[in-house]
Amino acid sequence: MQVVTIIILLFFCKAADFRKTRNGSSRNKANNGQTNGLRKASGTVKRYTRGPPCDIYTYLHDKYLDCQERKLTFVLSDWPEDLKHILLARNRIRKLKNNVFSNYKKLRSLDLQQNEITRIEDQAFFGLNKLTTLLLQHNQLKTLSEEVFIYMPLLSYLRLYDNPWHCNCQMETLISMLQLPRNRNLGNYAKCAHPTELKDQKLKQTKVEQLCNEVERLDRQRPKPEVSRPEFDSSLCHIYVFPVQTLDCRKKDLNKVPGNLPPDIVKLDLANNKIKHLRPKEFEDINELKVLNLSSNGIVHIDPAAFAGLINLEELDLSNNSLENFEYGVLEHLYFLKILWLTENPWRCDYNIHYLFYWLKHHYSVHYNGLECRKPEEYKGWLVGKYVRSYYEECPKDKLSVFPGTFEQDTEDEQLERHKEYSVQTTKKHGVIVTVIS
Ligand SMILES: *[C@@H]1O[C@H](CO)[C@@H](O)[C@H](O)[C@H]1NC(C)=O
Ligand SMILES: *[C@@H]1O[C@H](CO)[C@@H](O)[C@H](O)[C@H]1NC(C)=O
Ligand SMILES: CC(=O)N[C@H]1CO[C@H](CO)[C@@H](O)[C@@H]1O
Repeated sequence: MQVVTIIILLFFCKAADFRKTRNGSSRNKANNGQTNGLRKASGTVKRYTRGPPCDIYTYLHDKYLDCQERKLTFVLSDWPEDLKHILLARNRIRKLKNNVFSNYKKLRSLDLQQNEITRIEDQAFFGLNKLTTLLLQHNQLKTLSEEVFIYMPLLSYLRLYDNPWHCNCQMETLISMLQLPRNRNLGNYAKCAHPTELKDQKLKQTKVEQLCNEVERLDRQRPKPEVSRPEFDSSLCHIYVFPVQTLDCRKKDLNKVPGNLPPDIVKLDLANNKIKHLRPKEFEDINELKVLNLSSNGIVHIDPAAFAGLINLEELDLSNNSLENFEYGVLEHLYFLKILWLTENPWRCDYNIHYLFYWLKHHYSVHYNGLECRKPEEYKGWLVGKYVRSYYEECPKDKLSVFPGTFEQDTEDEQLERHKEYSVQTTKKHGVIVTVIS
């Protein structure tokens, strides 16, 4: 899977080199022979007239925007919306504001290297659901939070080197993210520039404990002042301490997740309530939580940041709700998820279900059940995996380009899906074991 991504990336890089060469100011002198070949192969090259002139061309069915070295100081919003690759290297962009790329929903690669970027707002990459490659090397970034990456669930290749990273407490979430085994192609080679004792140390190898000094750590541990959340009324729910710290809030007519949940609970049962929406950061302060039961609530929507902070969650029960799909990003916080219950939801098989399906596919250690189309009528009763494959069979040329490397082994996939469905049932039989692990 990685191999295909890398091959596609190489094509993209070569196309980029070709652009540079054509301009006659190439900084990358290798490749001349091949780039001429590519030039012939490329389709329409047309000048884009509004604003500083940029080139738009099609290469191997993908639309590129080449705006390299155009002295741009910000990102324009009126480029064609069907761009698959945007090349903005060597401009003078300083800041990426929220939603600057949200028009370019088909974008797969974004090259922002060699600019002067010092700041990226938290939602700058909002809408880039399909982005797999992001190049940010040779900029002026000092700090960045993990949050900016939640809108790019398919990101598999990220360059961050040659930025003056300040390895401090603010970088803790980003560095932890880069160090997860599945992110092995994100942020390689990037090094700390400050503080002196961490200078030249790779982000990938920096111990997270080194980032926050004692004062900051104590600061972070101090309970945050509660602003808008209602006091949690513990008389409403039962607390059990055996076998694990459990808060039982079943059947309490709750229409939202109670605030001020005890921070040390391991299991939270909110089944059979009336919580229709999960808002951002509902569970932020209960980091020890391993089992969360939200079944039978009539949930219709989950905010992409709803599960932020649940880094230890292993089991999530969302069965018997009113979910039709998951918005992009919903599952990105759940690093240690093992079991996801999805039965009895009206899953709608259209393009919006793809995120959930691909997330599960990429996180093959997560067992799940109940991912079956209920809407529209024509797919009713199909496994979602079967629907997604039929979607791509209808337009085979998109197969490789949209989700590289995921289509080689259809029959194996099907077996895997069934295997996973089966495994959940097995686990259910041993449900007791699951709750005892702590
Ligand atoms: C969640 O609660 C429902 C209803 O009480 C129960 O049937 C189900 O087994 C629970 N799920 C988990 C994972 O404990
Ligand atoms: C499913 O949820 C509804 C309420 O949303 C409840 O009335 C019903 O009993 C639940 N079904 C099961 C099997 O738990
Ligand atoms: C042909 C062309 O676009 N040439 C440009 C290449 O880049 C240099 C430096 O930015 C410009 O001055 C040229 O006009």
